[in-house]
Amino acid sequence: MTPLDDAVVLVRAVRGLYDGDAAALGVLDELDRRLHEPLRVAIAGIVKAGKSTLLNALLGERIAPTDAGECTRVVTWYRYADTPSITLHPREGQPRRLPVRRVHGQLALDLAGLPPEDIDRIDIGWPSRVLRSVILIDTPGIASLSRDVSARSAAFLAPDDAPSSADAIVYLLRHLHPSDVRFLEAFRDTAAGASRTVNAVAVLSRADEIGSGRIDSLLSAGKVALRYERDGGLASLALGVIPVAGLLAEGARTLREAEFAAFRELAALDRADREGLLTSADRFVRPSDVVTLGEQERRDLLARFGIYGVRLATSLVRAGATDSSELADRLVQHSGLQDLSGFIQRQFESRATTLKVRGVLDTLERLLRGTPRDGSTPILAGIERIQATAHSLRELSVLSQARVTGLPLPAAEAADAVRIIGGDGTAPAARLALSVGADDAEVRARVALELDRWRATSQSPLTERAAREVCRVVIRSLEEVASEVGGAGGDGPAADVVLAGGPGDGGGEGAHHQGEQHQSGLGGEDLTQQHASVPATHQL
Ligand SMILES: Nc1nc2c(ncn2[C@@H]2O[C@H](COP(=O)(O)OP(=O)(O)OP(=O)(O)O)[C@@H](O)[C@H]2O)c(=O)[nH]1
Ligand SMILES: [Mg+2]
Repeated sequence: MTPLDDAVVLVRAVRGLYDGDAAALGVLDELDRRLHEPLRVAIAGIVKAGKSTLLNALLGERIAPTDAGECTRVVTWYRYADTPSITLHPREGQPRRLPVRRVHGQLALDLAGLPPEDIDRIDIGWPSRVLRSVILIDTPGIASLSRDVSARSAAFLAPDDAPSSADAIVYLLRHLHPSDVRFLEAFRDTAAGASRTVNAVAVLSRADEIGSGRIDSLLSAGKVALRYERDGGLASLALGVIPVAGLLAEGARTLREAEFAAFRELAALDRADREGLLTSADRFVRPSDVVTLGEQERRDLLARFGIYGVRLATSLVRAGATDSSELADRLVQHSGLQDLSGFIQRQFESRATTLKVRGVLDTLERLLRGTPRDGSTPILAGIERIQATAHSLRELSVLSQARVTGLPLPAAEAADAVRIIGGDGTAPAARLALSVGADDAEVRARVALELDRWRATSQSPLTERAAREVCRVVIRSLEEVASEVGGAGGDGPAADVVLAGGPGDGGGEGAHHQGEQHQSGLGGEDLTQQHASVPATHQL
């Protein structure tokens, strides 16, 4: 049994204890659903950080309302459905279906006359391939003028009395502000113990504005991101800081033929005319007779791409992008979106089961301790056993330890340990620092070498107990890689025993890595492939 199966069994067992308790059964239904759903990734950050724009960029469609009024103050879930649907969940009373209407492409989310504070969430079902492997959650801007709005996001992402409903978080920041750090600390503290900080990534958003829209803006943004990552107090709170120009990415992934034609016209101008027009955003929309594009068309281009995007698209057409699809691909490459989606895929989606199980076990434990029932004790013991023996959870715990306090190993060995337990991703090549195309024989050879080395360290009388425990986790990760490629060293999948007493240390975890590798809708390559379908879906 995998930890996922174990968690499903536990949730069922707990149901038996809360017969007749509607509130508890509601929580348990929700947990059961969560275990069977894709990973929940929340997009959070200060007001107007570009959250909804980035969500659209990840989806490759302009669905989420941006620059919006009331609806931007409600937590909104985007999950896969065969046909579009919008369901509003009031805090009190039955959920209501709302009509699916689009205005200028984006969904018109009216709140059925309810004030935002009376709404728990809006659920959007959408036939997007990306949503098959991840649920995206758009959250209201925190640190906003309205303390209520902030409070709603905080209550959802970092509640005081329950674990977060999100499995992972993409946190957008523009300039590192103390409220950003406070928020990330609160989110970290919700994920008690096991996976602190391994489920948060920061995005330096609206990255094009950091260099004032100059063509090298993303380079400047990259430097700032690196500084925040190293010195900004973020290191222990987020796995990294990735600069992304979300508006450019959204525009690129929904690029229209008319827009490509406009960029071609700009690219064909005389150098002096072109440079004159592109001097600044103000200048770009002033009356001009050097182009056939009217003022409104230029204003629209600016709203869709920003001055950075307009400059970049023009120069990419000059450099040889010959059609809209090629231009779109190149713009996406420059936006940083692929870095982010690749990161989400490697770090979050590849650990989807682990992150979900961790969240579900946290909630179960709270329920059992907060409202104890006869029969709670063996179930609590079962939870502890999964937490202690499920290897993927132990990996998360050690990764977290590495970020927060450091590992009890010399620096070079600690870095290798972090990599082997999945700090750079859970694929065998990433764990072993091999090239992506490495074949099974190379993987087996490297695993054998590493196993010798880590077993020797673990057995050395000079190795302290705390370091030996880290070694054991590293060795177990290597054994699981070995079992994936059919090599010696792994004892292969074995059953986890949930309620009837678990296996001893290290020996009996299921090989869940295989179970966790699944096709992602957010992987870097998919972004460009998906572009082909953009014009069609965009008509919806
Ligand atoms: N230049 C630039 N503008 C951006 C970028 N991302 C978003 N914007 C603009 O910033 C404004 C706010 O964007 P939204 O996506 O609505 O931001 P949000 O964080 O969802 O806002 P709230 O939900 O109201 O907190 C819009 O005018 C966007 O066009 C970006 O990468 N670059
Ligand atoms: Mg928004």
